Amino acid sequence: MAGLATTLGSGAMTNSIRDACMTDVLLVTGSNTTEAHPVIALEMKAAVRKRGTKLILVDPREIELAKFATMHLRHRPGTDTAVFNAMAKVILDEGLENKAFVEARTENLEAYRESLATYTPEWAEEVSGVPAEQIRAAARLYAQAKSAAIFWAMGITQSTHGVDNVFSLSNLALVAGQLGRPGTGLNPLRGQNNVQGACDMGGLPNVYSGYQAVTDKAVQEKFATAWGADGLPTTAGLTVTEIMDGALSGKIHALYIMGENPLLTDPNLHHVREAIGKLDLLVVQDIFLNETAEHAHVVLPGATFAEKDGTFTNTERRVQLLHAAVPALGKAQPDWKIVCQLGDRLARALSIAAKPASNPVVRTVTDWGYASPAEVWTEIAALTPSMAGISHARLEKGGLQWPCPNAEHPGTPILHTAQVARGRGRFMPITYRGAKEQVDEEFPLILSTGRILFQWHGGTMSRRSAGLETLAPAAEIEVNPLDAKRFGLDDAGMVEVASRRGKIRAKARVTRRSPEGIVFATFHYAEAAANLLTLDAVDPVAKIPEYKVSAVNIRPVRAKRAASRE
Ligand SMILES: Nc1nc2c(c(=O)[nH]1)N[C@H]1C(S)=C(S)[C@@H](COP(=O)(O)OP(=O)(O)OC[C@H]3O[C@@H](n4cnc5c(=O)[nH]c(N)nc54)[C@H](O)[C@@H]3O)O[C@H]1N2
Ligand SMILES: Nc1nc2c(c(=O)[nH]1)N[C@H]1C(S)=C(S)[C@@H](COP(=O)(O)OP(=O)(O)OC[C@H]3O[C@@H](n4cnc5c(=O)[nH]c(N)nc54)[C@H](O)[C@@H]3O)O[C@H]1N2
Ligand SMILES: [Mo]
Repeated sequence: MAGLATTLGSGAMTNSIRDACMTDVLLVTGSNTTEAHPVIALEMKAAVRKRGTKLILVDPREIELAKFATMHLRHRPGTDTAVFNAMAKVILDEGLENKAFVEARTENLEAYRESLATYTPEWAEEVSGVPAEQIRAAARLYAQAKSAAIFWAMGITQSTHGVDNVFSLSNLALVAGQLGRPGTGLNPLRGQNNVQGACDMGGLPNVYSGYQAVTDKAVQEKFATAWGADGLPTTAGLTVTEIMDGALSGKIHALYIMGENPLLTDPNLHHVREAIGKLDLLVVQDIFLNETAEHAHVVLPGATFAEKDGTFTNTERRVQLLHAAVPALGKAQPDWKIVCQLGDRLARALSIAAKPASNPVVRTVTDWGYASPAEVWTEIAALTPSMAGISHARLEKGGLQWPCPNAEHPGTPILHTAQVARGRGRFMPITYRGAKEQVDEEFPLILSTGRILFQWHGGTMSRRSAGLETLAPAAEIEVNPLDAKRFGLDDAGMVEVASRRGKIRAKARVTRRSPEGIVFATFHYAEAAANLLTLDAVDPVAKIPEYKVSAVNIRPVRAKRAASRE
C-alpha cells in the first residue's frame, strides 16, 4: 500500500467496488478474488457475463477466476515488475499512451520511458515465463479500453519488492490514463474486516488519523494542543516485523497485542516464538484464547463484532455504523472500553498531567471518560479533515465514503477525479529485482502461501465452526502433477515440506492449479503451520514479509507415520 500512499495519497481503493467492476477491462493480479473477496468476485463475474467485460488475469496459479479470463498471464511468483514494466513499454513504444492525461496530470514521463529501455516483452518472457505476445496483447487491451480498472491483493504486496510492484501498477494506470473516472483506478482489496478503518484511524506507526504524519510539525502541534499533551512522538514508530526483531534483540520489553495471532500468522514462526519468549510482559486482548494468548501474562477478553457498537470501514473507504445484536458474553467488553480503562489507569499511575482542553469535543490525555463510540467519533471528526463531515447521526442513514470534509459533503466515491491528489501523478522508474530466496538443488520448489474460501487465517474463528471444518478439515499442499511424479507423491498422500527454517506435514493435493515448480499451502492450520516454512525477509519500505516465495523441498511420508499423525 505504501507505494500508492506516496504517489497518489493513501492506501485505499481509488474507486468504488461496483463502478470499478462495471468496466470494459478488468486487470486482476495477486488476488484470488473468488476465495478471498467472494462478494466482490460476484461483481466481477457479473461484469464478464452480462456486460462483456474482458478480464486480464495475472496470477501464477490457475485460480477460479481463470475460467472467466480473456487472457491468463501465468508468471513466475515474484516477477510482477518484469511483466508490468514490459506492458508499459509496449504501450509507450506503440504510442498507445493516453497523451492528454499524461500531459495534463502526470510528471516524470521521460525518465520513466528511459528506465523501460531494456524491459522488452521478450526479456520479460525469459524472466517471468509469460509469452511476449501475451504481454503485448494484454498491454494493448488495457491501454485501448475506454475504461479499465486494476485490482490487486496480497500476491502483489507480500513481497520483498511489494512497493515496487504497486508502483509498476500505478505507472500503468498513469500511462494509460485509466484513473479518476468510473470503471478505472487502482484498487487494492483490503483484507480483514476493518483493516481499512484501523489504518484510517492511525493504527500505523507513522501517522495519526486520516494519514496525518507524526513527523509533520503542524500535525504534532495540532494534536499536542488538542490533547493538552507534552512529548508526543516526533518520529515514526516500529512496524510489526521490526517489533518482533526488537523483542528478540531486547529493545522491546512489553507487547500489547489486540486481535492478532502472530504465533501462527507472522513469518518464520521459530523466530517469532523466540521473540515472544523474551518479553517481560505480553498482554493479549482477544475474543478467543489463541496460540499467542497461551503465552500471555495477561489476557483481556474482548467483545466480538456482533456484541458492540461502532464503525467498520470497508475496502471502498465506506464508513459504516455497527449496532450490537447480542449482549457480550461473560466479562468480555468492547475493545474501545478496555483501551480507555487502561489509558485512564496509565495516566494516573504515571501521574501524567494535561493542559486544559482547548476544544470542547476533544478529551485530554488524562481524560478517558468517553460515554460511547459516538463520542469517540466526534473527537475523530474534530481532528481529522478527511472525516470531518462524518458523524454517527449521519451514518444512521447509510455509509459514507471518505474524504468527507464537511457535514453537507456527500462523500467521495472516486478519488483523483479533477486531478491526482498529490498534484501530478509521478511516474516511478522501477528496476526489476527477483524474490529474495531462489530455488536451488536442495530446495528446488517455490512455496506460495495464501487462503482458501472456507478458512480464515490462523483458524481461531473459522476452525470453531463445525460446518467449515466439514468443508475444509485438513491442510493440503497443492502440487502440480509433473512435480508429483518427479518427487514420487500421490494425491491425498502425506508429504513433508521443508524449507531452510522448518518443516510441516500435510496431505498432497495433485492439481494443475499449481504450475510446475510451485507448491501452495494455506496458513490456516496450526498442526501444519505454513509460517514455520516462510522467511522473514521484508520489503525495505512497507516492511511487509515475502509470504509468496520461499524455497522448499517435498517428499512423501511413509503411510504408517502418516496414519499416526491423522
Ligand atoms: N476465506 C478467506 N477470505 C479472506 C481471508 C481468509 O483468511 N480467508 N483473509 C482476508 C485478508 S486479511 C486478506 S489480506 C485477503 C487476501 O486476499 P488475496 O490476496 O486474494 O489472498 P491470497 O490467498 O493471499 O492470494 C493471493 C493471490 O496471489 C497469487 N500470487 C502468488 N504469488 C504471486 C506473485 O508473485 N504475483 C502475483 N501477481 N500474484 C501472486 C496467488 O496465486 C493468489 O491468487 O483475503 C481476505 N479474505
Ligand atoms: N504464510 C502467510 N502468512 C500470512 C499471510 C499469507 O498470505 N501467508 N497473510 C498475512 C495477512 S494479509 C494477514 S491480514 C495476517 C492475519 O493475521 P492475524 O490477524 O494474526 O490472523 P487472525 O487469525 O485473523 O487473528 C485475528 C485474531 O483476532 C481475534 N479477533 C476477532 N475479532 C476480534 C475483536 O473484535 N476484538 C479482538 N480483540 N480480537 C478479535 C481473533 O480471535 C484472532 O485471534 O496474516 C498474515 N500471515
Ligand atoms: Mo490481510
